[in-house]
Amino acid sequence: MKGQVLCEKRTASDGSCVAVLTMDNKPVNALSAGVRVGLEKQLQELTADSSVKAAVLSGGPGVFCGGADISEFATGVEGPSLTDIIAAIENSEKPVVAAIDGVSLGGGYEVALGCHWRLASSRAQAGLPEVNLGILPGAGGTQRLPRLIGAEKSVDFICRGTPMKAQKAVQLGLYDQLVDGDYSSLLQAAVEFAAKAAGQDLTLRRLGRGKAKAAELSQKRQEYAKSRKGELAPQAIISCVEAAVAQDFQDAMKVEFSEFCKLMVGPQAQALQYMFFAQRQCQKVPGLDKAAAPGTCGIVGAGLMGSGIAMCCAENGIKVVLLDIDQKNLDRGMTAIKKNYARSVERKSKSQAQVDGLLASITPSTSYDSLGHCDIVVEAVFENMDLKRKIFAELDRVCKPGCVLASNTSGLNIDSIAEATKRPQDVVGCHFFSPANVMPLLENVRGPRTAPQVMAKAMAFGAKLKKVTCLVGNCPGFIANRVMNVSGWTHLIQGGLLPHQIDAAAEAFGMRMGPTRMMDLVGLDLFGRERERKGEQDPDRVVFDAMYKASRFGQKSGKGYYSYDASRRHSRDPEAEALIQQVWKNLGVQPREMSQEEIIDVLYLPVVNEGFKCLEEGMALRASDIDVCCVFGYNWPRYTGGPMKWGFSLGLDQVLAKVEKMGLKPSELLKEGAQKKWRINSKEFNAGVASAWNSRWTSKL
Ligand code: T1G
Repeated sequence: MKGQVLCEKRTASDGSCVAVLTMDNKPVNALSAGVRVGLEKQLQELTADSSVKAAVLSGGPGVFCGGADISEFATGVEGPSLTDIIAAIENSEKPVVAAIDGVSLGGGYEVALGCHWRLASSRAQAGLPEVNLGILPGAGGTQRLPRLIGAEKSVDFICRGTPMKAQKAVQLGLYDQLVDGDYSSLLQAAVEFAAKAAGQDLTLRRLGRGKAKAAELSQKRQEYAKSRKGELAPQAIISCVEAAVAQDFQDAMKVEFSEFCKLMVGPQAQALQYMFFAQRQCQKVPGLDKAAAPGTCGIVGAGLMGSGIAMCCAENGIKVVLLDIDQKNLDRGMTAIKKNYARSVERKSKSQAQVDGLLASITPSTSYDSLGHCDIVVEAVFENMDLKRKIFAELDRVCKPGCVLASNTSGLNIDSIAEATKRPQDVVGCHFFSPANVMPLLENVRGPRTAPQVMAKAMAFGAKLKKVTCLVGNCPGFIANRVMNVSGWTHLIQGGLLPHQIDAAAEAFGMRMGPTRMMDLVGLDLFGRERERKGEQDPDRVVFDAMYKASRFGQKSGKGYYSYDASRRHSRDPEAEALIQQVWKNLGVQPREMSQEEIIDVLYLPVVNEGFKCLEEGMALRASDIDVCCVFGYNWPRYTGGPMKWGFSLGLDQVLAKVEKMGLKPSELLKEGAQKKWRINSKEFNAGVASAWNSRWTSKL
């Protein structure tokens, strides 16, 4: 069994003996079976050993406990139940004091709630993030917390699922006391505290009794139905907290257990737990060695993307040279950065001293020669291949040997860019999503000649920036843009549906913003200008082109598929709808109604099919990488797991039949999967995907 609990006896200054129990299960002390068995055993010995007056429970330096072992959920949880162990801690006659240095999350914080006191270092964090896994605190957290801090605050803390730093956690009452200094100071303070508590009446320190103070939670239901739309766990959490108010502890625990079990076996929990591991796995590329992250990053282009990347680097300890040969652009970029940071100071999310430090780490420049010492340079100018090739020729001239030459292009051919240099092996794509200092996804794009150590440096760069970083292939649009770009919304809008009908269905599916609202946000002119320049005529883009020609560019022009007020709130626009209906008339199309399922099929099954094409072409290393790119690059609803997980959940035979019915060319891999009834974790499927990736690339990893 994984994990154990160590025990060391310490003597407090009053001479009494205190047992220090330390959970030991690297890297996060997950409460695997070995840890739970160890806790059960140590608690029994604590009770039996009359020489021991009290106990301290710790996770060692730097981490208390990251919660239940999520990897056990799929294989089945064996050994003693966490709920029973926490009850045993709480009912112990001898005081148990938690010494928390680092994260105490999920079941880890529930264990701390079972302790009679909670002492924390400044590095501690308290959190009940189960909602992000589609479940809820199932070891008494929804019951003990309301009895500690009240029902309303508990609903917010558990439904938000965000860890709270030590200072605020003490203010909220999640921890009893903050202890300055390092782990050994915390441990010593806890031993002394436990010794002093020995012999005291612990009744009032036991949270598992009585009821929580009454509270009105109906508006919380509405609040979380909106902010976590479509998610089942928040509503179940509120039901549990309502039970904490209405029922005695033991009865209310039955409600928690029942709600927990319902969620655990549901598709949302499966999908969210799949995504938890997928977003960690994508950062690991088989055969790629670890590399050091760059210390200094040059950025070419001080526009929206360039300044966003500059802020992202500065905030993660990477020095920046922000280059724009046009002084006006450079000044605009620096002003945008200063304004962004000034807002952070106003919001108190950063101090002025922090902002001064960040600005000091960004050096503006108009000369390429200032890039000579950089470890990586990211080109972030607009999408024009000739301009990019010109820039890379300059980078080839000025950058030091071994410098990574990266393009932030959102879909142009990395190899064509690399040809402009004498060092194609140093060229890679680093595709950030806008705004670069906010959106979590980074697609690192390997060109056919990109060297493995350059990819490794790009992956280390992404990790340093705390991005969810995926290594993807060099195909038009790479992964996220490529698969999302084939969403069938243009068919719908030309097939007799109005924007609000399409967007309503997409947003009911869980998309934060429907496709026509998204297009209004991005700006129709961004694509319209390029289409006009190339003289592209596309039967699927007749409505789009009509909008563009009518200068309906979206939010930026106050009108697009919708009209927008001064605060960019959207509303249906009769002029836009008349224009669409005119196109329908010209195309001989009648207005139509479609069911939610039919709209979602047309919108997103093409995305699944395209994902399979990426896999069979060796452009994505895993199906889950495609899901990660869509969830973190396009806000695809995480509780469906992403397009590939969702497609598999529908059944590949269903997906294939509908894709063919839509007249799309199905992926060969999808056809094989449908015929062999693959599941997303089928060995044969994953082996096929891996061999497609490996056979694709000459520069073997
Ligand atoms: N179970 C199993 N493995 C875990 C884990 C967990 N709880 N937490 C992390 N790991 C693995 C992770 O997969 C990775 O593995 C390695 O540890 C390092 O993680 C009863 C039912 C703790 C803040 O939701 O938020 O308790 O990739 O890369 O950035 O009510 O991990 O190296 O093989 O994320 O330093 C609730 C989830 C569980 C916390 C550390 N707990 N974990 O972040 O490292 S449900 C959580 C995190 C529960 C109870 C319920 C973070 C972290 P590998 P990492 P990190």
